[in-house]
Amino acid sequence: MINMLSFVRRAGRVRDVLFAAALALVATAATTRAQAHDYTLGDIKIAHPWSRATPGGAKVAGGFMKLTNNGKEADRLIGGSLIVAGQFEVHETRMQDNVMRMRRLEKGLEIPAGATVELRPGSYHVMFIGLQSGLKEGERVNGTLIFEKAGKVEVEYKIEALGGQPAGGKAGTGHH
Ligand SMILES: [Cu+2]
Repeated sequence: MINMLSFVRRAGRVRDVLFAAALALVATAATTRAQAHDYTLGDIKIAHPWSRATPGGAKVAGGFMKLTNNGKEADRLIGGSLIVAGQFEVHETRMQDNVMRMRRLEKGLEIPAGATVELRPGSYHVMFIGLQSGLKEGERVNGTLIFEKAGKVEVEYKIEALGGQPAGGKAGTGHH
């Protein structure tokens, strides 16, 4: 009986080790893919879509990336999705009466011909609204982006650390 019990314990440990090894392999694969985290859709190049880990219970999060238009005509980012968000909006943040405010860009965000537009904290961004689950650092969450001319593309948003890449360090302090 005692021998059987110790065998089961040992087998359990072996299984745990195998499981850890499998996890390590998955992590390695994810790291390799992260190096080529950009997408091309017609004339539009989408570099490194990312978001930030959400503090407990947060229902909204911003999404960021660099958009380059290699075409001869302007295009617009008009929408998209994140699988865990109920709504997706294109936003801009600007100073108004010494306060950082954001507003929805009803007509989307223009990407002029030959230009790169950066969506980053404190500036243009996309907004994930009605999050059904928190975003955790290291995750990659599926979603889409929709352009007026180029159409729709599936992307993965890489979730970076809470407070990752702050907006110049002064955003939202409210100091006058
Ligand atoms: Cu916003």
